[in-house]
Amino acid sequence: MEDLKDKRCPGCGARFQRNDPDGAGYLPEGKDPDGNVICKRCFQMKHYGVFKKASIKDSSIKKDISREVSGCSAIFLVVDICQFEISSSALDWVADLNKPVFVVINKCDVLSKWITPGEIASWASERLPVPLHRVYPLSALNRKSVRDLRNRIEDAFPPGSKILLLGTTNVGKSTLLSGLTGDDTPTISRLPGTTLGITQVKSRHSAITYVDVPGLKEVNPWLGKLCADCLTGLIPQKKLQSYSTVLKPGQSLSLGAIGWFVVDDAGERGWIKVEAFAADEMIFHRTTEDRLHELLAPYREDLFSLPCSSCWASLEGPDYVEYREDFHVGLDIVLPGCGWFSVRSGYGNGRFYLPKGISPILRPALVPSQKDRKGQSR
Ligand SMILES: Nc1nc2c(ncn2[C@@H]2O[C@H](COP(=O)(O)OP(=O)(O)OP(=O)(O)O)[C@@H](O)[C@H]2O)c(=O)[nH]1
Ligand SMILES: [Mg+2]
Ligand SMILES: [Zn+2]
Ligand SMILES: [Zn+2]
Repeated sequence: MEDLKDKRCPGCGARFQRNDPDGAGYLPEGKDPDGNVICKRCFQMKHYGVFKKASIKDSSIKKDISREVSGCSAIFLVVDICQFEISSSALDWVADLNKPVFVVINKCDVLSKWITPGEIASWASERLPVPLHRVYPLSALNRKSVRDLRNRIEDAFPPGSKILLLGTTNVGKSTLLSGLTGDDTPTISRLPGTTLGITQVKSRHSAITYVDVPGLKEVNPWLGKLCADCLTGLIPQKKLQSYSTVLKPGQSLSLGAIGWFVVDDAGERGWIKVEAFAADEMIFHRTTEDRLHELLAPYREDLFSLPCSSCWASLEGPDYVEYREDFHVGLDIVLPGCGWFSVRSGYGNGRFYLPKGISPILRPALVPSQKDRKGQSR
């Protein structure tokens, strides 16, 4: 019998197999595993945009990474600026690996309308235990910014060094690996959880080897809760969109039906101004709390689009968990993994509703208000 045991798909790193056509690493009969072919799942993601979840546990990913790390000179933790809290939480585990740690803040392009990569790096380094000179803001889709990072790595590490790219799912590790090495074999997709095994690629530009690994999953609470289509809907493709509005007590603002908030008190003035940020596919709803509940029960998928009806049922909507928060101008209230509300004017308090296991996070505003942006050319 043919032995596929140690052969892996160069797209996702999964072990090749010929038994389960729906599983990762499936290679149809007649395809030669040494012939630079990719598995059926990678092929479908690459050419047809068909996304299929594959199960792989953090414990096994971490075991593989811990084994790999000893031969590496440094770790580059890739963080997604749109999912900053979720993706930077991997830093705790990375710090224990006892290697120099650098942080790449990726997907800066989706915020380019409002804020520069330099401003993003300063904001991020204030919230991370990593000095600013070890924080690289970039867009893995932008050749020049990837080339700048490559040059800095080549200046800092001798030929023969190995650099480990690490992070949570979907932050752009494989995209960055492709850009740094000039090799476009790794499969890149909108679905969190694309890469399933470790792949090492030697750069075509230098004698540095880059190592791509599966993304850590457990810190992302949405992965076990949403279908592949809903998961990809949370991720901005080109830009984030923003929506500015004024809210009075009793009024609500929702990100699809993924999460929403209701203003209870808006101080003496009686209103607050909010700017919401979310992926391009998200639909913002501003209405009264009563009207919102009419639209949610029975659930109007046509109006909210995210989540789909079946995910809505499994999230137990509309019986989300309630959180009470005070807020004031200058704060972002983050619904982790799906977007955030920036308070632009006023103060008060309200209730936030999210599915079980996900709670809002408060932070200083990432994107300055329009007033503070005025006059700055970008
Ligand atoms: N807008 C934007 N999208 C990006 C950028 N880098 C990656 N992406 C997109 O983010 C998605 C995930 O990219 P991948 O490179 O597959 O991410 P990954 O970290 O390897 O993901 P896993 O293998 O699932 O852990 C894809 O849709 C990419 O096109 C970027 O700089 N800007
Ligand atoms: Mg990947
Ligand atoms: Zn594959
Ligand atoms: Zn769904």
